[in-house]
Amino acid sequence: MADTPVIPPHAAPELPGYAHVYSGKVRDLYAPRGDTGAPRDDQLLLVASDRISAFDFVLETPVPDKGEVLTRMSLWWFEQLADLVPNHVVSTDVPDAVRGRAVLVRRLDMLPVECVARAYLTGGGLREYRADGQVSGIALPDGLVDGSRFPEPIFTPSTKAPDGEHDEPMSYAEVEAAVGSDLAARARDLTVRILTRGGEIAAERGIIVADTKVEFGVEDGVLVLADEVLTPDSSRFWPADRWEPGHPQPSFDKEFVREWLLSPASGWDKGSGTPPPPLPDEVLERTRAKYVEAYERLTGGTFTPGR
Ligand code: PZK
Repeated sequence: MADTPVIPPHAAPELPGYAHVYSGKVRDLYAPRGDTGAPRDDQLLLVASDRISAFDFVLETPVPDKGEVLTRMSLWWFEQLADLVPNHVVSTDVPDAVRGRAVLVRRLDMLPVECVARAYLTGGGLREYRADGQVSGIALPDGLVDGSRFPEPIFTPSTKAPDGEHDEPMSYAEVEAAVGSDLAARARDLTVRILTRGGEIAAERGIIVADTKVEFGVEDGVLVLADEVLTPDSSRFWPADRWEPGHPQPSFDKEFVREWLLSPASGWDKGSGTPPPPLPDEVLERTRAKYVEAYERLTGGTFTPGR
């Protein structure tokens, strides 16, 4: 008998009228087809799946409604930030198969830089600080620990690595060399202002935004905010009432996933190189609830799937 092709669970769906362009770990990119059936070169369809990653693996179990919650959160943030920066959104009128979790956007010339701003010390920034007291070339006070708040948010750009590889820190001089000193300064200032504004709004709702990654395109010489913005996939969200510098902070969204995968109950060894096992229903449901909670706390609205 002929082999059945192996289709990964929750792969990018085929969408009539759209050409699949690319799939990242948890999102898929399409180009809408024009009248002739050829893919248009001026727009893209950004689809957020329900896939979730942990410990650098995409888990085989999707989290119900994750893609829709994160898409609606990004759209809400674009509105909150509209006086600061224009964005790439064209329409949320998309095929039924991806309704609520896809956005039609303008195709932009993207800066070849991951624009990261950090308000708190952790992760890669902590490793740099421990090595030489600096993060991204910025000297910082002595005595900071994992989870410390910086005196002010800092810009810590990185390279765009292909999926499966890790982004590498970029110096500010490297950003200037890549995009020119004018765009570099505007991207830096906007990235920090987005984190500052986002952090202020989230703090009022009990959520710390420790850091965030944004992507910009250029249109008529103007920087345009693209991709997703201030979601738990692009930012570290921490529950403010549990903030305690000196050790790694619990993640707002993935705490139950990580805790279960590292527990004896999962039977998984993080160091084994084997993929993690499927998540139990209880962990999935609690994780879905955390995404919904983040959305509802931030926006003050109610998340109802399918609107
Ligand atoms: C673009 N990505 C990342 C997002 C994926 C990959 N407005 C734009 N114009 C041109 N390119 C992009 C965007 C945006 N946003 C974004 N890669 C290219 C990405 C979603 C799913 F698979």
